[in-house]
Amino acid sequence: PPTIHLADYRPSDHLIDRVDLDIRLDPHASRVTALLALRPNPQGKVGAPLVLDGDELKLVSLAMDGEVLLENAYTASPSGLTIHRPPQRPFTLAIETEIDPTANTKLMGLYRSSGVYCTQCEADGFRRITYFLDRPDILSIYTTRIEASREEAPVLLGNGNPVGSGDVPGTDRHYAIWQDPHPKPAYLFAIVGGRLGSVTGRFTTSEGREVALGVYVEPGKEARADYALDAVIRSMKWDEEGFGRAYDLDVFNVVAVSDFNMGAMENKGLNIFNDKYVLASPETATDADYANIEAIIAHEYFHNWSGNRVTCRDWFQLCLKEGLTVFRDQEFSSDMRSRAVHRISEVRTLRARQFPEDAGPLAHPVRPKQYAEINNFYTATVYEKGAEIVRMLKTLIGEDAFRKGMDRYFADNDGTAATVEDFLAAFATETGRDLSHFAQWYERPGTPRIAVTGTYDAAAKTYRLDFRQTRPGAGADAPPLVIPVALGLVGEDGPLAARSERVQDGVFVLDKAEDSVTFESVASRPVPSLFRDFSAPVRVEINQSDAERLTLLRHDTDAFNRWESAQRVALRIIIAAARGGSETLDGAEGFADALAAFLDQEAVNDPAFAALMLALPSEGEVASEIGANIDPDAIFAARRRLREAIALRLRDPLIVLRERLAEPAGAPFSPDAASAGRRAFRNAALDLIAVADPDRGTVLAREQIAASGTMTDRLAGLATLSQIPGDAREAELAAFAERYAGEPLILDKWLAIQAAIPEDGTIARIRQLQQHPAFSITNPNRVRSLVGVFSLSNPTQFNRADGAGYALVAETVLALDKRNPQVAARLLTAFGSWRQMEPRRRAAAEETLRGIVAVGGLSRDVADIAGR
Ligand code: B3K
Ligand code: ZN
Repeated sequence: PPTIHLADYRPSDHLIDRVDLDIRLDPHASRVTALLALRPNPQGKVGAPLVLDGDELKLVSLAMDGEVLLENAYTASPSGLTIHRPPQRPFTLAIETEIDPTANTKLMGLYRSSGVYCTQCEADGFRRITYFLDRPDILSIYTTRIEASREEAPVLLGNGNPVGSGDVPGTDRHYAIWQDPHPKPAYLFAIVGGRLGSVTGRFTTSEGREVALGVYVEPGKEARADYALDAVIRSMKWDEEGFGRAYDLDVFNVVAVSDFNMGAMENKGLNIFNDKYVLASPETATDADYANIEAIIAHEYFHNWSGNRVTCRDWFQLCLKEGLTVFRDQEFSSDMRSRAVHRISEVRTLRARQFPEDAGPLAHPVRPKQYAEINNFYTATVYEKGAEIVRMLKTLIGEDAFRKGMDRYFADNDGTAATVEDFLAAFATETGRDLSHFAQWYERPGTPRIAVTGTYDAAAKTYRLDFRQTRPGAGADAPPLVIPVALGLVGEDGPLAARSERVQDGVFVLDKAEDSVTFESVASRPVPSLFRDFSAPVRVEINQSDAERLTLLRHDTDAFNRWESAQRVALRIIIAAARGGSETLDGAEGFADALAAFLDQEAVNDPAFAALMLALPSEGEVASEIGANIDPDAIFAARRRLREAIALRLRDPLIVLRERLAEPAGAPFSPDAASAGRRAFRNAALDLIAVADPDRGTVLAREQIAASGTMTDRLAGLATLSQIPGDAREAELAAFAERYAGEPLILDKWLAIQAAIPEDGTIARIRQLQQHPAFSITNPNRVRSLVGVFSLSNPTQFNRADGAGYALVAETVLALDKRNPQVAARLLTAFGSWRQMEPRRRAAAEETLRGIVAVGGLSRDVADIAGR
């Protein structure tokens, strides 16, 4: 497929100032009339033809300035419309197209989900609705008339504010007119039509605007929409307080649909969501679901400024809205919940998804330089590493300057399509600093490695840290990055006060390939606490003993590094055991003792944090740390042995703590962080108890499934049981399926638990589940829960040496590619770490990938990923 290069960007030759749409909804023949007010772009080429994008469109009629266009004046095909000699003055085009929303299985453009009409236009779906300059730097004012059968679609929603509605005389049809006063790119366009229930609310903005809020869901599920509505209100308030950003329309609507390619979409004033990220009740949703709903509602809402009011000039700038908005939603969630706990979960996600991506063939800069299919660039790198860059900027310039820079960014770029340079310019202007060196973070793929050595001079009472940065794959002449290192020193009995002129506000800035910091008046040999709060997305290489790390666990003031140091010890033990295959686990006892002491002192005060301390690094993290010649079975076995050692040591205290942290009988459910933290701890405890004593674990898990009123606890019981082969597991799985028949989102969890079972029978089980009524290849959530979870969360079975796991995923990718290339391509990214496998698995993966590439007629999406 042709490659698009950032270096080739040039402004459009034409602009579209206004778009008046008339959309008559029909299941198979929806009619769209687009009246476009065009003019030549003063920045464009004079006399250039007008080339409009299209995708699977059928042109019905075409008129310019009210006159039907002569056939030789234009060329039309399903994938484009060219006007050969457009006027050199403002003019209008009236374009009538016909589309079949029912046949639209790609879920891009206008489609139907369980009978509800909805749209998805980012990145390039608007061209599936009408011919258009479908690029983010074309900003237009939209008015949309939507018409539909009143029976089929009593609710009609659009972008902006509602300005009219009524019946179509002499028919069973009605219409609604929506007007959006804010210029926007086509990717933010949306409509919804259908039979929907809603919950409504109000919000008065800091500017005094009264906003009508609505969350629309499948009728009968209204009671599950309250939490999302509450999250909208909290997001609106937070963005005013934290960033001075007020909402700018009279209406804000969220609609939940059940067939959706990703999480949600920030269409102006009309956010459309995967129902998984809207619907919640204690009975149906886990604490993780509540947290995700809160975060994603916030994320999409925050886009109203970071993405919509200031949008992207081109898709290479995607991180400008996504990285920034992830940063903003992370800050929001940290304020709503425990900051330390949230930071740890952000880093876990980054390490689980972004680090491997950055270390394999799918690696790319946060701002890519080229792409074949933009929908394949909505990646962990653009989103999560993009957010880390914003966080580093804040660390470097400080909180006040950061806020001022953000204000300037919004003020200077409001109503425009901006670039990463525009973003950095706002902070450079505000602080008077040159950020061109920092900008390298956007340009270079790969996770930097920072090697650190510490030297203590007992006589001089100084402590020196030497830093060296490298990037895998980068040549010796590659410029070093600007890396904020938040750090401090810790002694045997607690934090040490120590000064260095290179450290300001606890941060040392490493901007050379090599540099060092010397601390004065250090009374005794310290343990350095480096990259506190994970101040940069790097890998740190430092020779620290378990004992030194456990000192940090005990005494560091930085919660992130307390957790991190325990993780490092666990990683060291697991990797040594996986490499040596030895029966002894060197250091496991000391580690378990340290955990026991930690629990004794802190589990009751901060159960959420304690739950994270109990979670060992995932198999994927261990693999990514080893980096080459991976044997997933050896990692699994080593990790399992450490888990057993810890479980045996902690079993008794965990049994006691689990009781102590139980919710008092009859206590009302709360999804808040404190209650969720207690549940998280109790369930982590249950899991370990079951490792130490499977019989006892089975009894406790079954009790919990039977007695609990929350989905979190029921599901945790089932997850624990899923690791213990036997009749109890099969009986509970069957009972769960029966209990929740007719609840697709809950059955997704049931599919996911089974997909993750690390046993040889899992592939056969999955093949059976693919025939189960709960599964459907047409619904992305079902596919992700079964096959997606298998590929990402079941490393031993996905990477089976006989290639059966690869074959299963490849089959699903190919079956899906014909219907929904975006979801198929996403599934295929599970192969992103194939080169790091040991030779036999590497060969099996390569054969599978070559098999995919050899298939004719692949979508651009899948061909791009498979090819890379
Ligand atoms: N902006 C959308 C993602 C669109 C993905 C297109 N393939 C959701 C978000 O990040 O907020
Ligand atoms: Zn986003």
